[in-house]
Amino acid sequence: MKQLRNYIGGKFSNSENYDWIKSYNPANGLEICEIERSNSKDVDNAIRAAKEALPEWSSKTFKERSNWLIKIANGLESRIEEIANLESMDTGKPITIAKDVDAKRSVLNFKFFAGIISEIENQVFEMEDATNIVVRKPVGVGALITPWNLPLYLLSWKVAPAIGMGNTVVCKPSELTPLTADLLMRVIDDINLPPGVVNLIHGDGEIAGSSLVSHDSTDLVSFTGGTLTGEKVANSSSKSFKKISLELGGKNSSIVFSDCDLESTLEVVVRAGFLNQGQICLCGSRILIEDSIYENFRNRLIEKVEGLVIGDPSDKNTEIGALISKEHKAKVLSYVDLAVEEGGNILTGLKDETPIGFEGGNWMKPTIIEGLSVNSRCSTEEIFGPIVTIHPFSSEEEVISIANNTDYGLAGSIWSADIEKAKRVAKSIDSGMMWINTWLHRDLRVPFGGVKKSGVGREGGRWSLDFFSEPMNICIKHN
Ligand code: TXE
Repeated sequence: MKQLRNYIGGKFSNSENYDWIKSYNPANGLEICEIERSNSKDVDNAIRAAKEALPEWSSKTFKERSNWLIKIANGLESRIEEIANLESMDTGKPITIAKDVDAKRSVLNFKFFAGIISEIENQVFEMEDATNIVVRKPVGVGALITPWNLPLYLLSWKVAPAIGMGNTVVCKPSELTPLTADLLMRVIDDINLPPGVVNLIHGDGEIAGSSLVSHDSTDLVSFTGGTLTGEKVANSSSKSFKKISLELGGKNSSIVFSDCDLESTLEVVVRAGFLNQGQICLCGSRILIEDSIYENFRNRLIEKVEGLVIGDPSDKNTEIGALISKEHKAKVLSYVDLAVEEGGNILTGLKDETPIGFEGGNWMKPTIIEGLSVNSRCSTEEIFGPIVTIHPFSSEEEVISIANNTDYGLAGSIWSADIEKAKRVAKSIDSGMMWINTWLHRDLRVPFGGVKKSGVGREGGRWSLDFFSEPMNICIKHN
């Protein structure tokens, strides 16, 4: 059985723990590999390596560090097929998504940050009798914790700006999806990035993750994951006043007005609901439909969702793959039971849709539920699976109040020909990001993050540069 080791100080090394966690293919339930179950001593070792590498790495110029990011991007790009295959096998997602989203965008993240880092200049503020120069200094040692839904994409989104700004890091990928994090370490090792700049600890959240975020010597924490875990991370890292960024869950609305372009809206609203089996924090899992087109839209939606191709993730025609784990599938299915208790009507889905040859996997049919109160748990809590709830609305005021009726505030989409109306509604929603007549249309320069229980802080573009650095003002008095 393949065993994945930690990467500390430029070497693949065994954990002090001599214990392993098994990792499974979600599509067929077969074991893929084992990873180290790291303990607090391993975390100490990784943080020590990161600390030792910090002085030299932080003294390099932005241009020098940008060149290293380009080398990493090139290393990943030469393995794009391998990344897509590993990601699809590890997560159960369709290969086309693994290639077009995960693999390509991971390369792009390194290239993008290489570009904007190489353009950084100190800001200068002149006074009559003095000059202020604002320089950006690294924060120090960063703890980067990532989830299982977009493993390499989210890791690259953190590693690139973190080391680009001169920090050194310890990464802790999800124990459910370790394969592409290991590949990134192999790329980093191949290009001879100075030892200790990027370190990686495998293991579970309760031991490896929590030791990392609570460690006295980590200066910043960037976490993407569930809201409950985010709460724990915030508590344990706050004791030593670490800089912290939390990207947490979402319960996003797709708001469909009667003047939308029906065909393109249907296509993208279905994608927003079910991409990656609904396991993306940006998914639109509540579809709010203006009452005058409700019946027609609902019927067309059912038709489209029933036409989604479920099957072998390695087949390029597959649109819906497997859920990440048995435990997660059980959690998602428990919301279907809850929906029935709450008075919901299952319009389609639920039936087991296990493809032949994948009997050990975690399969579930895309599900649409109607008839639920907008206050019900199913329509306000994050389910993070292939389930959408649909609700009619009759006015702008009503749809704004439904969209805001959740503890989350991450994203959403609005579908209408009236752009002024759509902008008005977008601004009234408590959310970090809204799309109009599109969804998941990402520009890496814009801020990414949410409000309420969706998180704290922003990353993306210059917001990542701000988070992964400390501004320092040097004031020089003129003679
Ligand atoms: O993620 P966790 P889980 C949501 C989704 C899902 C729920 C739980 O609703 O059902 O979260 O998913 C590490 N200290 N999202 O349990 O626990 C863990 O090892 C430090 C939304 O799989 O949040 C992993 O590396 N770290 C989300 C990472 O945290 C800890 C994507 C995320 O795991 C830790 C995934 C601790 N105490 C799930 N406990 C999104 N925002 O996209 C765990 N970890």
